[in-house]
Amino acid sequence: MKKKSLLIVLCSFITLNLFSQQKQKIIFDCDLGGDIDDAFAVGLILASPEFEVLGFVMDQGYTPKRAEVACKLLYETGMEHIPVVVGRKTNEYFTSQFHWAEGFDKIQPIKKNAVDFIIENLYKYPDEVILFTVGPVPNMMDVIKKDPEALKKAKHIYSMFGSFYMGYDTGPIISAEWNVRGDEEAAKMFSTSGAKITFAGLDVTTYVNLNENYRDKLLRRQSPLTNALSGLYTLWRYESYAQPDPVLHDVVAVGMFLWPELYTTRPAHVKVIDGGYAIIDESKTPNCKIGMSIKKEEFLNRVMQRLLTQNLGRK
Ligand SMILES: [Ca+2]
Repeated sequence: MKKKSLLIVLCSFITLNLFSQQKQKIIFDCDLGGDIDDAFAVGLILASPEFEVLGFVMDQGYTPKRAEVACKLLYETGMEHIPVVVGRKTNEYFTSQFHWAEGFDKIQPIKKNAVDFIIENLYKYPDEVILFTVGPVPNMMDVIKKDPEALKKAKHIYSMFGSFYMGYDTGPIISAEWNVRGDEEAAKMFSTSGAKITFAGLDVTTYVNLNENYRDKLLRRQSPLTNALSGLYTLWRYESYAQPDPVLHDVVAVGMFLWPELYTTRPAHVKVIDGGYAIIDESKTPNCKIGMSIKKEEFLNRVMQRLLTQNLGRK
């Protein structure tokens, strides 16, 4: 091989190698401290070397209290370099998980508001950022109102959102899924924003629950991250709606990026109608993708492997 050709091959190899080592920038917009699945999703993200987290953004409800939980979780896992961002507070409903971080003040959320934080990062890194939304989406509505083009700058958006063929009762009757119903006006704006979105609806999330066998392993692992998750789970069980085996809705949305081979999706035109329903309009050109199936056992094995083999903590 001539010297010039060899140089080109070498440069290509180095470029490819550098590229493969580059981490995926993400913004994670959540209602941590509400249902328990947000905490497990944050845990999976922290335990996943693929990610560079630009920020954990608190959405909907008592957002300053959500931020306390996020700050303590990041502090105890030695990940406090990641910004916690407080979205617009929409109520002051105090959930049982807030006891876990009540009064925690060793680190604070950043001062910048969620809307400016999201818009600035999407423009700073156009087509580079994966945005996850795993709660009701008033922050997204606020972003769209301030700048209708901003969400289109995301590389992709994965959302736990909707119920297209299956509802909470795992039957063929769709439900008014919480992230749609929780702020219907915001859900309508978000679903028609023109951004590149894949929805993880109840169709792919509702069978994915963390049974006692898995929870027992997490409890016995005795690491800062798994102890935090076990503690938050114990408090969450005091919520009136809590069942012993939590459904990992939000974790499934994160898995859609990490392990797309475990999912099937299809293009669809989704719109939100009154009553908190996200429905498919088959007569229209697709405006998103929706999750259709998931290899549940393999998914859970991979999540557990990440959570059990991480060794995050304060140095
Ligand atoms: Ca959530």
